[in-house]
Amino acid sequence: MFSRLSLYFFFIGLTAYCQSMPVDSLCTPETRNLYTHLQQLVQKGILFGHQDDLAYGVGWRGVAGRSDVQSVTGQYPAVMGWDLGHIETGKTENLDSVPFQKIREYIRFAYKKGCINTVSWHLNNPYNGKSSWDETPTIKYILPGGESHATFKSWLVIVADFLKSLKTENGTPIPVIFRPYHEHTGSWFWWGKKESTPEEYITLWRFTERFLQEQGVHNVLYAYSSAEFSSKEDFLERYPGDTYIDIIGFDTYHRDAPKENANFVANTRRMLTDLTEIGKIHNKVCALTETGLESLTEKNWWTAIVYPMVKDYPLSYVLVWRNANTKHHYAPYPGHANATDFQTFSKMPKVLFEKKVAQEQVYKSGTGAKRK
Ligand code: BMA
Repeated sequence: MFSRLSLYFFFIGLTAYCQSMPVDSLCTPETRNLYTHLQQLVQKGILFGHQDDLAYGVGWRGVAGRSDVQSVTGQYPAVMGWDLGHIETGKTENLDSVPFQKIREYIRFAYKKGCINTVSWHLNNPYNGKSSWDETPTIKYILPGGESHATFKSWLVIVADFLKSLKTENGTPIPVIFRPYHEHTGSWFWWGKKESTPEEYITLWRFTERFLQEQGVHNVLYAYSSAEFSSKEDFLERYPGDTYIDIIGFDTYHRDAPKENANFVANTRRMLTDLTEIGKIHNKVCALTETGLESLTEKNWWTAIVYPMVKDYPLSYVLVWRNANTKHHYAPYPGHANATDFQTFSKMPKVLFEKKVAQEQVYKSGTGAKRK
């Protein structure tokens, strides 16, 4: 007969077995722990994320420790997004004027708080030097054998060096979720749907990942993040494969409120249903990698629209875009008509901001982390 204890250990073992490991088999322990926690945290709720949270907000820039989210709710977001666009040009500031040296510090600040960092990359076009938003079909020129391959590789070296430079004072590499070549089901970036074939896009991803690993980058979880998609097939058309991807997600924005409120919710839920099914089959963490309602013109957007829309899905995180100015922001700032609703949202049991994620000690192994 099995004792209760042996059954207990059997189930613990089974749970550990069902956890998937990051695709980089050489990843650092902290990266592996983060991935395990992301898989488990889905049971507790959804992490809230904000792009460029510490870098600037509405009416301020570069004030140490300041954050619009923290000013309104008393807590930093659980997830913070950063962008490496323009690092490839050798500039010291990214495409939204945030110095890379500062991004390094913000990532370390978030890590020390127990929060999670995600990094996107609006890279210029390596073939013609134009911006990410250039629609010239380009991938063929930057893959091995292409005339801009050497340029592209030199850009990847710069990104690898940046990712490797993310460390604590003690030299521990800080894990980040890396989310390059995003919104590829749309056709506004040079790596988009009309600008490349599925084979080119997949080859680009695989090349990038192998190259970064060869450069010694082992502090990264890889996120495949589309724009809106029409079906599971559409979402998976350019999927690099289970051995290349840790996290799957998509970006979708709420536009034309209030006219489009119901459509936004229905369309997002349709995609979340597909994403969840894909996540289960492929054993991947799911996230709403970018969303938002520009300027938050709906007073109860968080509690009446976002929360009901996402609460039934096993989503890891929902990240809203940046707070650039009074016309272009996605989180409220003090005095904003939407601030009270955001405070209510931040206290909801299934929503996780800084304090709840910190309790989880996501960079420690399961046994070391405090459980509720
Ligand atoms: C877009 C806008 C732009 C910005 C870009 C990259 O959605 O916010 O102003 O430059 O993202 O962050």
